[in-house]
Amino acid sequence: MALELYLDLYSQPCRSVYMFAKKNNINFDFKKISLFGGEQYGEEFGKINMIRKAPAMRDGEFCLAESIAIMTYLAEKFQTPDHWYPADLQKRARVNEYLAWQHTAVRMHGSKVFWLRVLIPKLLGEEVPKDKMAAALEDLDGSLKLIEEKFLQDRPFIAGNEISLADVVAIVEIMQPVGSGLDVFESRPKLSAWKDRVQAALGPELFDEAHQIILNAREMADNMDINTLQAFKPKLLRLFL
Ligand SMILES: N[C@@H](CCC(=O)N[C@@H](CS)C(=O)NCC(=O)O)C(=O)O
Repeated sequence: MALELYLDLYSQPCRSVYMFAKKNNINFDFKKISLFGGEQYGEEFGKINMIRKAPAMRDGEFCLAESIAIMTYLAEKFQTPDHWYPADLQKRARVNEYLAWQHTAVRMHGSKVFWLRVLIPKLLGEEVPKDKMAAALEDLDGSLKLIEEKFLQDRPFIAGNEISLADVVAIVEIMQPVGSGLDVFESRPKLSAWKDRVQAALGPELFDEAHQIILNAREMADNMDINTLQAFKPKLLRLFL
């Protein structure tokens, strides 16, 4: 049975798994899971991942949740080039450091800005309060500064001269607020130059294909029947407002 990846490319960690697998020519069945459609709560998906989040993976009888666990599994199973997840102790530690940090920092902050700018106003029927938006943007700014000043410094990529899992995980999260129409690269030349390097290393076609859906998110939201999100409203407001 071919390796299966359960993905919805609206999701940042799904995009990182997708680009990593594609870039490394890893053969897989793309199992589309519609998160806005609530498919993560269905019986079938529950058998793959009882955490009920995407991405998820099935390799034969072996099921795995969590994007970073999935990518490190794939890196080791398919022995991808060393730069993705370096064997060198300190280089790997640099990658791990970023992967550990990002969940509650840029991931949380970028997601929040996306939801507050694109979907929460539709759910509420009005714009979100200005102070909430200002605080979310300030948090995102703080995370982006740390990426530039702590994680990149003067290196071309987070772990050194070559792209690693840390860069893939970083770029997908940074592209989420971009999908809300916020140009986070404007007036951040270091971040912008790094983004260009990551895009070139992944290949512009793959990068664009993976991000097309999030870059069209505002159009999707305008045409969406917002009732499909009503069931998730309490959870979304608790998370993001
Ligand atoms: N830590 C997890 C996060 C996975 C996650 O939060 N996925 C979101 C989409 S970005 C999801 O499936 N949400 C569906 C839900 O919460 O109902 C990972 O890196 O894989």
